[in-house]
Amino acid sequence: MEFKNWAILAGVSALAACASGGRDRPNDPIRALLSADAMLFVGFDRDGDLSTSAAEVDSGIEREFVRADANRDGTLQPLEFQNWSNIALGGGQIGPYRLDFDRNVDNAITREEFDTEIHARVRDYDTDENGALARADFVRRVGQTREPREPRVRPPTR
Ligand SMILES: [Ca+2]
Ligand SMILES: [Ca+2]
Ligand SMILES: [Ca+2]
Repeated sequence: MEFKNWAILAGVSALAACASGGRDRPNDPIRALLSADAMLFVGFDRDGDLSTSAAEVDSGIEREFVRADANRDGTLQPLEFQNWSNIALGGGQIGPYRLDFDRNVDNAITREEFDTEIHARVRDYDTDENGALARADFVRRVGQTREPREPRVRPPTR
């Protein structure tokens, strides 16, 4: 579940290869991976310290939910999500997708569902688990996933 949304733009590695001026050696690792949620989380860094803190995540969630909820009814209908995805996630072709958020599949994304999905994604990126997302947390090789974590007990509310 956690890794199903890794979206890889093959074009990114092609761009990276171009940017290196053709100096790529055959065994060079592929260095670039881009996903739309990473763009979102970089944009959450309001104080410009190149790290997205837990507080910035929370305020970013608030801001984006308000932005998306065009009719201000407290939930995101499919069209609202689509419009938001188009501007915030670069078109929505690489996820996260509406049904990633709408866990109970009732065609409405509540604020709680929005929070839950965003926080799960933050945890996935937060390699050192310090609650903040540094730029390095967003950089992985294509196909690379995190090491499996030790199982741990989650609060019963999650
Ligand atoms: Ca910051
Ligand atoms: Ca709405
Ligand atoms: Ca729902």
